[in-house]
Order: sequence, then structure tokens, then C-alpha cells
Amino acid sequence: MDPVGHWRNMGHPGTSLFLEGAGLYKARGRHSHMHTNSTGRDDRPAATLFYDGIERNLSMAVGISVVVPVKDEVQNVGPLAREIAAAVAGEPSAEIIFIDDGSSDGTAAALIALKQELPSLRVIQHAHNLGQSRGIRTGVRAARSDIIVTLDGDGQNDPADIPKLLELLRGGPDAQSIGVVSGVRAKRKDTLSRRLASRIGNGIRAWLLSDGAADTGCGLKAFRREAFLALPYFDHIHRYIITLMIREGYDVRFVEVNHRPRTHGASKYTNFNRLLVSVNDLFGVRWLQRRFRGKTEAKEL
Ligand SMILES: Nc1nc2c(ncn2[C@@H]2O[C@H](COP(=O)(O)OP(=O)(O)O)[C@@H](O)[C@H]2O)c(=O)[nH]1
Ligand SMILES: [Mg+2]
Repeated sequence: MDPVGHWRNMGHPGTSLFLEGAGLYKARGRHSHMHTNSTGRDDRPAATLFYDGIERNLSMAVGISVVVPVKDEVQNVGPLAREIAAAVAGEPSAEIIFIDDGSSDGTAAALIALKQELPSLRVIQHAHNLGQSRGIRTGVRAARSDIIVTLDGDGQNDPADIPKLLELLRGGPDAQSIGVVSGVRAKRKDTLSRRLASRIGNGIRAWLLSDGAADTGCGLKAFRREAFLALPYFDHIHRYIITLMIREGYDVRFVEVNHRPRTHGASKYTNFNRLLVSVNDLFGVRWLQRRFRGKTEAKEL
């Protein structure tokens, strides 16, 4: 079966946007003049990926794109990639994109070795560490589907929950108005101090932002590519996807998901550094909320 044809024939509402966006995407970025020489030829080194140089090859369009940001997760990526592949096996077509964000432990090599076994796996590498939010964004920009699923690369999110999120995002009669479906970790498998810090952080956050988001730290989310790319970008935005989708006028949904202990490697965040950046970000996001005059309602006359 031709997976691309199947996807188009499904008449998914996202498809037309997806195709329109692609033309834009193929254009070189604003800075392209910096990378062309006097003969007009592109002289960028082949190994360097620039945002607008990652083409979304639409002859290879797929039904869903799973985006996983990773930093130093060498022991986790193999088992996780296999679990994701099994979880999306029921989809007509899917791709799995890992973004290696300047790992120094051989994560990229482990992923490349997996490509033989998992043909739907794509591996994108940042030239240096740019953070989890940028990793997600790079993956979303490169994604060939309008429907994105993200999850943490350490295996704490359970890929078996993916179909549940997708069903809500694509399924119901009001599905088109939903920007994001977010997992909520019913039982956190983290240390007591982490859970305590989270509880305090969530309390302050709920008070300042009133966004109704119960568990913003859950990495497992399904959203529309176009909705995500419409959000303002800043480092650590991944904790505010729900708030900013609401700001943009999208509906948000929550689903209880499984959470597992980390079995390999170490957390990249400490309670203290998370709290410090969070306080700063909270006020920034509060400002963004106030600086919004409602979703655009317009018609062409
Ligand atoms: N791309 C990228 N991913 C990161 C970075 N730091 C953490 N991650 C990923 O984000 C996810 C959550 O990070 P983790 O350290 O497990 O945070 P915790 O579960 O909240 O303690 C994992 O997939 C990490 O590999 C980073 O600097 N860049
Ligand atoms: Mg984790």
C-alpha cells in the first residue's frame, strides 16, 4: 500500500494546510544570502543542519510524527524507539524523529545504529546543546505530518499511551478546535523532593497563570504542528504549551497517562535550577497572556 496516497485519501483536515505550508518551508531562510557564494551556489557544509535547510519532503508525507528530544540518553534511546515503533504500528504511516541535542555519551551513534532496524526513524542533531524546547521545535519543523506527538527521551513516558492521545486529538466532533492533548501523570515515579518541588511550583503557577493545567511537566503531548509553530518561541517554552495554546484560542484536553521511573542516566534538571528559571518564565508568560487581544476572527470580503 502507498502510505502517502492513503494519507491523502483519508481527507484529513490538516492535509491542505500541510501541503500549503510546504511551499513556504522549501524556500531558503531569510539568511540564505549568507550561505551562497558569488556563483549563487549553496556553499554550506553538508553536515550542518540549518532550520530552514531541513526540507519537509512531502513525497514522504506521513500520518503522524513522533518527536523525541534527547540529551545524553544513550542507554534509553534503543528500548524507547522500539516501544514507540510498536505503539504506532497501527497507524497507516508514521515517522519517529529523535533530536540529539549535543549529547556527549554516544546517543547519536546509538540512534544511527537503530535506523537499520527501524526504517521510520529519523535522527537530527543540533551542532551543540540548545535545550529541550529547541530540540522539540527542531523536530516539529522537520516533521512531515501535521499531527505531532512528543515524549521524553528517558523512557519515563509510556509510548503505549500514544494512541489514547491521538484518538482525542483527531477523533471527536470538536477535534479541529483542539490544539493540544496533554498527558497528566496520575502517579509520578519521581523522588519525593522532585514531587514536592513540583507541587509547590504548580501551586505558584496556577495562581499566576490560571490556565487549569494540572501537570505541565508531562512530556507526553499530542498537538497540531501548525498550532505549535504559531506560538511565541523562547527557551523552556515546552512547559507552557498548554497556557500558550489557550492564549491562541485553541481548546486543550487532558488524559491520564502512565509514568515510569528513570532506569538509566540522570535527570538533566535540578529542583533548584528548574525553580529559578520557572519564576522568571512565569512572569514572562503572564506578560504574554496580558498582551493578547483574543483570537483572530476574520473573513475575506
Ligand atoms: N534536547 C534536549 N533534551 C533535553 C535536555 N535536557 C533534558 N532533555 C530531555 O528532556 C527529557 C526530560 O528530561 P529529564 O532530565 O528526564 O527531566 P525530568 O524527567 O523532569 O527529571 C528527556 O528526554 C531528556 O533527554 C536538553 O538540554 N536538550
Ligand atoms: Mg525524566
